This record gives sequence, C-alpha cells and structure tokens, in this order.
Amino acid sequence: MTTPLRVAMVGHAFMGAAHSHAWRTAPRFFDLPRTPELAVVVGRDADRAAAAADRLGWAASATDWREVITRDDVDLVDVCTPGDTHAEIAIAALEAGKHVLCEKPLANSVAEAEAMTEAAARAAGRGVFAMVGFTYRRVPAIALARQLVEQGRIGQVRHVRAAYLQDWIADPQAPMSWRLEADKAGSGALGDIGAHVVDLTQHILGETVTGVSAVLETFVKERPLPASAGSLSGTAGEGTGTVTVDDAALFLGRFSGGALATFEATRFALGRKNAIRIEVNGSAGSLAFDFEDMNVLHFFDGADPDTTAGFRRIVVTEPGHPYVGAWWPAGHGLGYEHGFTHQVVDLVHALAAGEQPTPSFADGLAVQRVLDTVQRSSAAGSAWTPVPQN
Ligand code: 4PW
Repeated sequence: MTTPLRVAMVGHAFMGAAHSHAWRTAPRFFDLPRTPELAVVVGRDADRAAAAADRLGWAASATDWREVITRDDVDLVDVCTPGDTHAEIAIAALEAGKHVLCEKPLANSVAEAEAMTEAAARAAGRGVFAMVGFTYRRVPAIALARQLVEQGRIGQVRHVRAAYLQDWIADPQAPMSWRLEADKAGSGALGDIGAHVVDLTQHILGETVTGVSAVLETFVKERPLPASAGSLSGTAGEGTGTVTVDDAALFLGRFSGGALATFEATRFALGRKNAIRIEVNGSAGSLAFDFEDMNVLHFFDGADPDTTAGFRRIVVTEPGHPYVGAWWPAGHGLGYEHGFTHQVVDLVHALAAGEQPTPSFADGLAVQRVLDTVQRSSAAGSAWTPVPQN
C-alpha cells in the first residue's frame, strides 16, 4: 500500500475533465510510488461543482478554493482555471505547503509568471514542488524526438518549423468564450496554442528562443455572445462581444544554438483540428511530427546510403518507446488523453523522490517571456526583438 497523494482540483471544464481522467487512470496502468486520490473538485457554482465531482470521479466538491488549499487532507492543488487566476491560486497553494500542477500558459503576464516562479523556488526549499502542464511533452513520439536529438542523431540543428493549427473559430458566427478575452486568457492563439509549440521546440532541442520578429492578427473582432459553452467554442446566443486577443500569431525566431525557426499559431486553419506540426532539420538528420497522426514520428537519418535513404515512418507504439510499455500491444496506439496520464506519472514519481518535476514554473516563465516578446515585436511593426533570458 503506497502513501496517498490527495489532490484538490480547481476548475472542472475541458482541462478539468482531462486532468481527472489522468488522476484516475495513472495508477491503474503504471506502478506509482504514491496513489493519487481525487479528494475534492472546486468550482464557483455549488450544483455544477457537485455534478462535476460525480461525473469525473471526485470524492467531494467545494466552492471556495481558498478554504480548500489550506486543508490538512490536501497534498496537491491542480489548477485548471483560465489564466487570470493561475498566479493567485498557485502562489497561495505553494505558500500553504501544497504541491501545484498548473495548466498552461503559466500566467497571463511575465510579471505574474515571475512571481509564481519565485514562489515555486521558495517552496522547493521546503520540499514543495510546482509543475506547469505542457502536456504534449509526454506524447511518446515527442519524447522519442527529444531522445533522438539528445543522442546526437539530428546533429547541429539548422531549421525548426513549428505550427499549431486549429479551426474552431474560423466561422465568424462561432461565439465568444473566455479564450477570446484578453483579461481572462492573456492572449489568443499565441498563448493558448502557440505556447505549446514554443515549449515543445525548446524541450526537443534543449535550447531557448533568443529573439523573434512577429506579426499578430485578429480577423474577426465582434462575435455573438454564447448561449451555451462547449469544450472550446459553444453555441451562439443574443448580442455580441468584442474579441480582445489575437486570432493568429506568426513569428520568426532564433534558437540559442543558432537554429532559425518559424512559428505559426492559428485557430482559423479550416480543416486542421489539432495539428501540432514540428519539423527539425539538422546536420545529421531530420525529424517531422504532426499531432493529427500522433503515434508516428518521421525520421531521416543522414548516415543512410543515398540509394536507400528516405524519411522513416516510425510507428511509436513499441514497448521500448517512451511510456508505451505500460499500455497496449504494439500497433494499438494512444490518444490525446494519454499525455495527461503520463504527466501525472512523471509528477508523482518526482514528488515521491523529492525532486523538481518538469516542466517547472521556471520553464513556464521562459515560454511566457517568448510570448511577451512576440507581442512587443508585433506592436513594434515586427521589429526583431531579443527574448530576455533571465
Ligand atoms: O492543446 C490545446 C490547449 O492547450 C487544446 O486543443 C485546447 O486549446 C484546450 O486548451 C488549449
């Protein structure tokens, strides 16, 4: 019998459902040194929080996160709320001695992300740890891509092409949601999905983005107010609201090792539902990944003879691939939710070992600095703008 890890989750919408699934599933497929207990889910509305507890498998529900994070029977606070509340909840939880898992992007501003990172550093000194949920790092094909770079199979990286393409607001009649309001989400496609490809490329290369030249655009500035909310967009109702975030973000970047990069984040790429596309070209090989074919990694090995060289389509479902051995026989494939489960697995192992889980709040701050620099570059007519490194 292992020591329980008693979790309080704040927020229970799309991300709350994904995290709940992960907390429930991780100990059923992986040997964990501590057993997650879904202790309490917190939401603003008592009835909806109680219904979420029932549906998602939580033992109890509550409406006051401030009261919940000070409870003696809570070990970890999982923050699944919009970005405007991340800093306040995460800092208070760390100060109350609770480990924290916080959804991405870490915050809505660099100042908030810095305060969170400082709070996390203070807490780490007391053996209390914080992690930011850049979940896609734990897709097996992405983890394999990082391994290949670490092993030198790609060599000196010259080019990175990274895009995160969705289409759920391509229709001008798609209604408003918190993701389209700057005071709640911080930014639009940039922070919601662009943050992922910034984190993923920095993670795969083991480097940071040092400068950018960016352009942001808001294609549809007024939208219907929602009649009801869905996972992303909902159904249109009466009246209109103003979109205060970017619909699309494009930028050039340079990595600390010298590689040149292009980044694109949009929710207007009609037909692209969740296309996270990353291509890396190095002196020894190339990698290509698309989340819409997430169990596959394409690898070109420059050491192969010219006559038989070509991109290898590696089906990342072998037991020897990262995380895969705990799941199904080769070829049976994983899905969107597995990244969240792997995140819980790695988090629980790090906590049990008394080690800092990754990505840390400092990693989240590094991404936040890139997002902020992109906004400043765009506002300055796409001027080349260095990313502060610390
Ligand atoms: O991966 C994406 C998230 O980070 C998801 O597709 C939706 O957009 C939910 O939040 C963001």
